[in-house]
Amino acid sequence: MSNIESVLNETRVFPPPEAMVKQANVSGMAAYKAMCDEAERDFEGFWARLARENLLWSKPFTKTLDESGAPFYKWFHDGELNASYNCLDRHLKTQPDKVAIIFEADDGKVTKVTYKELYHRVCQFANGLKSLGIKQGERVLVYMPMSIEAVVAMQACARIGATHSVVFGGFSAKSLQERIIDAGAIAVICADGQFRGGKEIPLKPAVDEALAMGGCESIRDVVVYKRSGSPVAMNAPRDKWWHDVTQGQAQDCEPTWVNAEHPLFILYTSGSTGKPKGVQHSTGGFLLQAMLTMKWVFDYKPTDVFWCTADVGWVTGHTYIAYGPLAVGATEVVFEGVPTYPDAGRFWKMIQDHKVNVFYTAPTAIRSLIKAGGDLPKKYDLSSLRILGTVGEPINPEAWMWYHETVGGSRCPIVDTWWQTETGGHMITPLPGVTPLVPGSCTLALPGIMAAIVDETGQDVPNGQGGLLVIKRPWPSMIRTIWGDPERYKKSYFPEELGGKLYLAGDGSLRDKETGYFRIVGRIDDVLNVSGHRLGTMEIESALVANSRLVAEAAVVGRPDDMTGEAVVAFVVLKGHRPTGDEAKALAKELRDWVAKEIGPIAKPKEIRFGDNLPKTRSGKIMRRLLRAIARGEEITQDISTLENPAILDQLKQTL
Ligand code: 7RM
Repeated sequence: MSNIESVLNETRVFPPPEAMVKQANVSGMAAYKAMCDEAERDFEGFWARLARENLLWSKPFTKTLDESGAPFYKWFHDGELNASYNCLDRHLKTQPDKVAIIFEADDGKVTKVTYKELYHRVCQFANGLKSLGIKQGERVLVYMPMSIEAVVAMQACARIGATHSVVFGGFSAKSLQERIIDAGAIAVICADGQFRGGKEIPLKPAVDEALAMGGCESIRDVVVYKRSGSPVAMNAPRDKWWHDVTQGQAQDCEPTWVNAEHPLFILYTSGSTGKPKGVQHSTGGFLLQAMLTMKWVFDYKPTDVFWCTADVGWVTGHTYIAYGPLAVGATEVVFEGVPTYPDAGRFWKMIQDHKVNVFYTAPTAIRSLIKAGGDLPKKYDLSSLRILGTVGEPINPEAWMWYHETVGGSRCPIVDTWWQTETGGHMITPLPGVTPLVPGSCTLALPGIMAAIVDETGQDVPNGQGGLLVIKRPWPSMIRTIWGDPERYKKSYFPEELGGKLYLAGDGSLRDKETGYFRIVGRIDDVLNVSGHRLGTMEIESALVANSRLVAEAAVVGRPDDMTGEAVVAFVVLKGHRPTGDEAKALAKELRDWVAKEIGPIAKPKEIRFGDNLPKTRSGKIMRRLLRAIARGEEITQDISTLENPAILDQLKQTL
């Protein structure tokens, strides 16, 4: 832990603007503290009150938290509800004609749907899914572009009690196949293709390829939404067009009431082994945190236009596109394209055009937009903005300052929201009308979220000292289990070494001595964060080694990168001789493309180096610390006396 220390010494403090405090849903530090105190005093009562005030229950719960099966916690579990009903039906009387989604396509075409229209589209598609025989509890894989239909697909699954598992459109056929098999999915909902940055990217062929790989016999139906119109193979009777499935279906669909613990979705995320983890979320607890954080952190107001730029394939797109904004009745922007097309002013133009009030994006996007056109925001009217947000990785203070000044006109609080796929919603974050901001800090935990820093034995460490970020009490939107692998859930998140009761986030962190503010230092496990995307080093290693024609052995490490946060560096031992020169360059390209095919382009190593061997101890363990130093171009100061083969270090230091 000694290497976890504050690398920053940030002293700038930005108190919330007076006008923001006055109108905020959580107004002032005293209001925040009062909620924290309530949660301390009466933990279950606090959550029960919020769950009753925010969610619509078809059958009210009588028990708030069941800890009898810890760490498999249950929340509100004798209550019944439906997530889609909570997002759509509840608005039908109060605001049927309010715009729910403003969709902007890659080419700039704008389509709007009202709450009533969205409700009908979800119901029609839900009826279509029912007509295919899809039943409560069955898993449906969603592989869709950013679109209204992606939201409709997820909401329709929720409506009939099917559990969706969304796979990011950038993942490969192989990743798709693995997830279909692991989830035991019975149907795939996809599109023919998608448009990003002026280019058409096919999706349906990857589904065909995945299903042809074998092991996917559980899939009965493939529903294809026609987005690009390019010809695709339709394999009858398995494949059906979305428009045929909805054709003639009724526009109302009685929601399937499910238990609060019913799995709303499974979302795969990287861990420290080669196999991605199917993070299983509940219905009631998940939706509660989605709603609360829309109100507390994004200070939701009925007149707001909200825009979260994440893809629905990531958890951020689940909580802050598909569910949270709809549950509170917001108008939200959904964007198909990329921030740099047709130019790096796209985000700013869209904020201007749609009069966006609350804007939520990733530090990596901010950094790339500074580089591509740091002055571009000044060309647009961004006066509608009132709150800015970030998520996915620590934000460097320079990028924070630019975001604050150039995008936010020095008037908008920035909520730097720390959370994870596993936490379901924001956990540690400033509140716009409460928290004095310090660039690069996610500040304080939300009421009811008992975050702390401990050492390797689970003991609290004093403020100012680095350690492991843990959550001491369960919370409603927490992961319920890893799909099909409860043992791994226990081991990964409630390790015995820490006493088995603390949720281990996997991040190193420290709290400021005076303010108690949290600062996230980075992952403590073999997980990299490339452009805010979680990638397991083991996953990339397995992908490389799966190329059995070429690769004998591979080790993957991360290295800091100005633009993407971290970059992937792979050290590879080939089956034949160690290549050099043009041959090495050609083979590196082949392997990078191979990884893109195995996992997806986001996992492509930025750099590959070849050696006759990897640095290993005499017991055969790869010395990753050494490889990290080499990848960073650092002088090797570690003791290499235990190294079996010191000579190969010189080989690995050479770049191609
Ligand atoms: C929402 C999401 C989770 C990991 C997490 C951290 C890192 C996320 C922040 C952050 C510093 C932040 N889910 N992380 N947000 N680090 N400050 N505000 O990103 O499952 O894909 O990743 O991302 O390491 O453990 S995720």
